[in-house]
Amino acid sequence: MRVQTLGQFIIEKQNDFPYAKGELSRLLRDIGIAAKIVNREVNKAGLVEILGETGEVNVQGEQVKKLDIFANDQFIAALKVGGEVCAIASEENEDIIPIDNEVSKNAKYVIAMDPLDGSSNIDVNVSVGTIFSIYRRVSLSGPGTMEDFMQRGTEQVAAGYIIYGSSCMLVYTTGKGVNGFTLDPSIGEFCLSNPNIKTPETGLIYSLNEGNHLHFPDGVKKYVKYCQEEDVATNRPYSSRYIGSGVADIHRNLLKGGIYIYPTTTKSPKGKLRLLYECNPLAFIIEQAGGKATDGKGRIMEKNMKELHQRTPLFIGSTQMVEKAMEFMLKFEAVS
Ligand code: P6P
Repeated sequence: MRVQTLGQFIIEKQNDFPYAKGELSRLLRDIGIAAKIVNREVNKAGLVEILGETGEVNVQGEQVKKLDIFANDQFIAALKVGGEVCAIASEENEDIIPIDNEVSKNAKYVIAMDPLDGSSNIDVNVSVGTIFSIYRRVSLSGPGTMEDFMQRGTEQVAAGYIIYGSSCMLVYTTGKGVNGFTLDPSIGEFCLSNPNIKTPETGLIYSLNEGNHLHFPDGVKKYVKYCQEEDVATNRPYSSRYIGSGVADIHRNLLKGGIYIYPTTTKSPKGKLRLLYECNPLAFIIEQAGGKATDGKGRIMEKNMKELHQRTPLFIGSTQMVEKAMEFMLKFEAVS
C-alpha cells in the first residue's frame, strides 16, 4: 500500500474545501509537528527528569505533572509561530491566550486543547493523549477573544486527538470523515494507517469508573447492571474496560465498538470532562465515525458554552449503546 504522510493527505483533502487557501492545512501540520515533539518526550519520560509533579495545582485543582507543562508549552509555541490561530484555550490555562504577533494578524481560527489528557497515568507508562478542537473566529480582527470560544460544538471546523501509546497516533476530522495516522519513527512522519474510520453500531465494551457507583444517577446504575446481565441474544455480559485516560478508552471503543460514560457524581456534580476541549472534539470525531455523543439527555455538540472550563456528563461511543444508556437515563430520571 502506498505510504501517504499526514502532509500529503492534508494537501490532497484540501481540495474538498473549494475556498481553502491552506490555512487549516498548515494548522493541522503545526499540530502534527508539536505532537512529534511531545511524543519524543513522553517516550523518554521514564529516563529523564521529566517525571513527577511540579508541586503546582492547575485551574482544575489537579496536580500538575511536568509533562503537562511541557506538552502545553510545545503546542502553544508551535501554534504561535504557525500563525494560523488568533487565540488558544488550554486546560492548563485559566484564561484564553490571545495571540497578537505579526504572523498571526490574519489568523482565521482559534484552537482549544487538552494538551495531555490522562497525565496521571504517565508515571506508570499508560497511554495518554492530546485533544484539540478548532473553530473559525467570530471576533472581527486582532487577537482572539472569549466569544471565539463560546461557540457550540456544531461550529467546529476540525477536531482530533493524538494518543501517545504503544504507537503514536493522530486521529482527526474536518467534517468529512475520520482518518487515523500512525507515526513512523524511522521517517518521523505520521502515515495514513486507518482511513475513513467508522465505529461499529454496537459493541461489547463499557468504560466507566465503577468506583463511583454509589454516586451514579439511577439510570447509569441500571445501565451498568444491564451490561452485566447474561443474555446470549445481545452478547451480554459486556466487558468492562477502563484505562483512566479518556483518549485511550475512547480510541479503543472507536475502533472496536463500545461506550464510555463519565456521568455526574457527587464529586463531579456537573460531570468531570470539559465541554470545550474534551467532549466537543471527541463528539465531533465519534459522530463523523457514525457514533453518538450526549450528556445523557441531549447531543453534546448542541450544548451552549457558558464558561471556558465548563464540565458536562459524557456518554460517547457506539450509537446503539449510547441510545440504550439514554433509555435508562430517561426511564430512571430522578424526579427533580
Ligand atoms: P477518574 C483524565 O483526567 C480524565 O479527564 C479522562 O481522560 C479520564 O477518562 C477520566 O478523567 C478519569 O477520571 O475520576 O475516573 O480518575
